[in-house]
Amino acid sequence: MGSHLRLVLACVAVFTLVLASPVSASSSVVHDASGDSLSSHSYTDIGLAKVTDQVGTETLYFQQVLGGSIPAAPTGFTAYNWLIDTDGNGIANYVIVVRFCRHSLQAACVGDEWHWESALTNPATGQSIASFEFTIAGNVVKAFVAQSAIGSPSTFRWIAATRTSPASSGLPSVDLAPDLVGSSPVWAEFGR
Ligand SMILES: [Ca+2]
Ligand SMILES: [Ca+2]
Repeated sequence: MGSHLRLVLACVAVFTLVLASPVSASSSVVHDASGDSLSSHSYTDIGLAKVTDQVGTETLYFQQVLGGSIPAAPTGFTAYNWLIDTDGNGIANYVIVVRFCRHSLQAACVGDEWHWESALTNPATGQSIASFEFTIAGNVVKAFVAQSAIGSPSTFRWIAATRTSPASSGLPSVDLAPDLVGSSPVWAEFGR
């Protein structure tokens, strides 16, 4: 028992050291309610959303953990978004988008067949500025975006969102993290 307790204490000490280390990546995490998506598809229900600075790579790592596995081919338009406000005025300057789409449904979507793609989008125009690496595995979506692609801000505010229709439809996101308070958006803060 004594040695077991010492091992536990040693592990706690190591864990504390890791947390305190100055080279730890800074991250910003939002936990979201289960079952609050407007869509019945559990893969649109955000449980956790996160932004992490990948130290040494000049890359920001965006993540959403959903309430169910994401199909290779969902039943229709599906998008995982991170709205980014780099100047603090409450309006997104960029939207990081991983979406299942086709051109006939969404003009900015490149390709006539249904497919997954990434798009760093200018929300004012809806146009794609750049693409980026992304992965979809199980119930997790990850996007890897160069800091320079959004102007290398040292701080910014963000909101994660899921959609089952393009923004041009005028329909709202089906889940947000953080959620609205009343009808007002709540922005999470990221700093590195
Ligand atoms: Ca949710
Ligand atoms: Ca929510």
